[in-house]
Amino acid sequence: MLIRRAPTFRSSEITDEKLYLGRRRFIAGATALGLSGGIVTDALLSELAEAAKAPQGAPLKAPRNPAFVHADPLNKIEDATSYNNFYEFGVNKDDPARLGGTLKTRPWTVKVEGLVAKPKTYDIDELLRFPLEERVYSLRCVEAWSMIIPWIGFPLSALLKQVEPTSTAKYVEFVTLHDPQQFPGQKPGFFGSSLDWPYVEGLRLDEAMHPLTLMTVGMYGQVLPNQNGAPFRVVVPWKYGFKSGKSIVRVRLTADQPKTSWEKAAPQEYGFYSNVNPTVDHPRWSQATERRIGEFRRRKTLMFNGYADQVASLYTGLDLKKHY
Ligand SMILES: Nc1nc2c(c(=O)[nH]1)N[C@H]1C(S)=C(S)[C@@H](COP(=O)(O)O)O[C@H]1N2
Ligand SMILES: [Mo]
Repeated sequence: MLIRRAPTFRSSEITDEKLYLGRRRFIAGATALGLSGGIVTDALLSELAEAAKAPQGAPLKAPRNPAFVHADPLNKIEDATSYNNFYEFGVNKDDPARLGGTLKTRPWTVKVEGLVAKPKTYDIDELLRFPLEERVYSLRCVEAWSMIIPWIGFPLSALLKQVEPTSTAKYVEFVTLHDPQQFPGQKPGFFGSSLDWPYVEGLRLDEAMHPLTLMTVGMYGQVLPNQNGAPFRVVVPWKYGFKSGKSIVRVRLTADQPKTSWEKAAPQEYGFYSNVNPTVDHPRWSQATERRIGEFRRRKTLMFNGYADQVASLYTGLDLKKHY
């Protein structure tokens, strides 16, 4: 029988994060250079420092949309590209940055299908020709940490308008690539999460059409790094981070509410809505506060992650304690 970990997020809150990242980067750098177990010299240290620099993705420029800025300073690109959740690569925060190289992002197609008048398979280069803009969003993980990230992308509504959802379409399902050759975490018997593959997430159609919902192809003026969900991921800033599925190959319009991977794994912990809500705790920890990566004091978590003015009206009459 397979030994499987509990279907939960792991917490690295226990280890001082700077030490943790520093140590993991050092080991990753040494391994990349084929030097693990070698003698540490000054020359080696400077080589490792080079190797540990932010990944130099291809530049991707897009004008910043002034309607989507944030009061808090941006996180460093090093934070956003080295402290990731992407269980297809493993459950540790540094696994996606370490192992992300096995994901091949070309050629890449995205099928947009289901209850639509004009289903279409898009090539990634066609998606990159949508009018791109930069938007600064907060990403709030259900593990109670957050980052402020400048994303580059276009509203999902622009894509959905092209395929013309039918009147029976009520939900949108997002499906991540399923390929154990590229994602070690999807290999049978991999000792990691107990998620069902492929990773599936979903939104109600009105949430999907909301102007904040961004299909994302870049960040920090670069093409999206693999660990952040290259080449195409969704970002839904008023919901916990796990709703923002990475490396998407299929967008499907449905009449029924999609069964998401996290709901299947632990329905009592992760609901379909997963709106950031400081007044509804996770059964095992509080959601009232969060730690901004790179800081040590805790901040108060804001209703809908600070986007209440824009999205609260989507949930009028919905019991947010019941529909967590
Ligand atoms: N396919 C896939 N998408 C995923 C995840 C994952 O494990 N697999 N993790 C989610 C979680 S829990 C978070 S917090 C965000 C993190 O995005 P980032 O690494 O770009 O900050 O990605 C989300 N999207
Ligand atoms: Mo998360």
